[in-house]
This record gives sequence, structure tokens and C-alpha cells, in this order.
Amino acid sequence: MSDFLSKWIKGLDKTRKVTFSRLASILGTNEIDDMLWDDLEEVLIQADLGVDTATDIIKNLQKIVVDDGLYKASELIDALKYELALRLKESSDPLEEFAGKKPAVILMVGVNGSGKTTTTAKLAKKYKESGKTVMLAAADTFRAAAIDQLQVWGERLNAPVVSGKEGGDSAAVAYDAVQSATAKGIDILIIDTAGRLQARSNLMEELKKVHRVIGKALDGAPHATWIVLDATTGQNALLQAKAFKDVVKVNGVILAKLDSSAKGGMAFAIAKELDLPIVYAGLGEKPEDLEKFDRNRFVDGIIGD
Ligand SMILES: Nc1nc2c(ncn2[C@@H]2O[C@H](COP(=O)(O)OP(=O)(O)O)[C@@H](O)[C@H]2O)c(=O)[nH]1
Ligand SMILES: [Mg+2]
Repeated sequence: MSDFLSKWIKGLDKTRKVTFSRLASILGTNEIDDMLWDDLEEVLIQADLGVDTATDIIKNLQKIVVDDGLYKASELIDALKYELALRLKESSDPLEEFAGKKPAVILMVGVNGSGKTTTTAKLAKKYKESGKTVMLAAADTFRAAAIDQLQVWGERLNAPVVSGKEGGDSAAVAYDAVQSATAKGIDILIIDTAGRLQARSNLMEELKKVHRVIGKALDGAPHATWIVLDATTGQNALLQAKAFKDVVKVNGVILAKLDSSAKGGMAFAIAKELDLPIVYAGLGEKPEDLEKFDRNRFVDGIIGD
């Protein structure tokens, strides 16, 4: 198996083994009957797809069974994979969208601990490997540790880091970073922010300000605002994302920690309820464990063979 494929299979181990493994017995040997539909629907709902999506998939599969004259349960698997992939949005290639923008500015948002800083580092590594120059900005000024964390990554990845003082104005850090990246001719600037809890409206106000100030420093920026969601938190992450969407214009989701989650099925709920594409998937803790989201690989990873 290629390195790339095995990354998805390994990264989705938990979701596949804990959540989708029952499919094997349901679709194993039986003929298609009412009990199969009930069991299948139950698995899909338990897999965090959401009731609407699960019901809709069952309805479509039932139609395929009639139209194509299928009678063995095992014949359903390809149709199921097709139906699942269909419900995920394929995001366009960010690097293509960033072409011609210098710097392209990415704003990373999300609650504390979701994986923003780690993902910022992973993105920096990826983009540097594509031959881009990358600058990082530590606009999480709430904790000194957060600034240090990004600085350590910057040193490891050989990317300059703009940061302020602990307790400083995060919007000012973001503004300085955009100016510095522009002056230095940097290709991509990634701005890491603090984990704002949606309940604390003053912190959300500050995020709004960061977003606005970036636009003042550079017309059209930020070019992407990505929300990092922790895949282990399931439905809760969706609520968080909605709160962030109310405050800033979010363009996409980065689904982190898929490797530690059995709730990978939430990807379907993200597509349906948030109407956002998943741009990247976090499949491990190491800097290289970030993949551009690929719906077919994802579905193969959660279902297996
Ligand atoms: N297993 C795993 N852990 C991750 C992933 N992304 C982030 N983490 C871990 O999640 C924790 C919080 O990450 P951090 O980037 O500091 O979150 P932040 O508060 O949003 O900046 C750290 O221990 C990371 O190593 C991932 O894709 N897989
Ligand atoms: Mg952080």
C-alpha cells in the first residue's frame, strides 16, 4: 500500500474499527431484507452522520436495490461508498487559490485545544515543501506558552514568527505580521489565534477585530479563514463552528485528531450542517500528519475493504 493510502487507513483506524466495523457483518452474507435496512440505518446514525443524512442514504440505497435488481447485501457496499462520498464536499486546492497573492493570508480559528497551533505548523511544513516561503504569526497572546509553542515550531521548520507580548493586543500582532510578510515578499502568512470560547463574547469580539484589522493591512485578506475542529468532540464541534461562523466568515474546516477519534463520521454532518468544505485532515500528531482532504480516500478509510 502506498504511503499516502496507508496514512488514511491508519489515521481512520478508530472510526473504522469502533464505528463502522459492524458493516462487515451486516453486509457480509445476508440477503437484503427489512432487518438489514434497520441495522444499516442504526450504524450510520451511531457513526455521527446525523439522522437526516442516514435516512437519506438508506432511501437512495433502497432505490438502487430496486433499480439495479440487487438482492445480496454484499452488493450494497460500492453503492454505500458512493452515497457517502457524494455527501462530502471536495475543497479546491488552496495553493491554487493563493496563486498570485503575496502574501496569501490564512487565519486559523477554533476553541482551545482543537489543534490550531499544531495544524499551523503542519501547514507551514507542507507549504514550505511546495517551495513557498511561509511566515507564522502568534496572535494568541493570552498565554506566554502559546507564543513559545509557535516560536519553537518556527525554529524547527525554519519559518519566521511574528509575535507580541503575553497579554498584548492580538489584532496588533496580526497587523504587524501582514505588514512584515508584505514587506518581505512572503508567499503565505499563517496567523494562529487564541482559543476563544464562543460563550465569552468579548473574546469573539476580539476575533472580529483581528479579522477586520487583517483586511485593513491588506486588501482582500484574510484569503482563507479555517476553523480547526477536534474530531474527538463530535456534535459539540459543530456547535462551536456555528458560533465562529456567526462572527467571522469561515471558508473551510480542518478536521484535526481524526486518528484519535471514533467519530470521523462527523465529516458528513460538517458538510450538511455547516455547509463548509473540509480542506485538510489531521491524521496524527507529527508535522507530516496532515493531508489535503480527499473524500474518496476518507470513505475508503472509514469503511475499509
Ligand atoms: N493525535 C493527534 N493529535 C493532535 C492532532 N492535532 C493536534 N493534536 C494535539 O492536540 C493538542 C492540542 O493542540 P494545539 O495545537 O496546541 O491546540 P490549540 O490550543 O488549538 O492551538 C496537542 O497535544 C496536539 O499534539 C492530530 O491531528 N492528531
Ligand atoms: Mg494554540
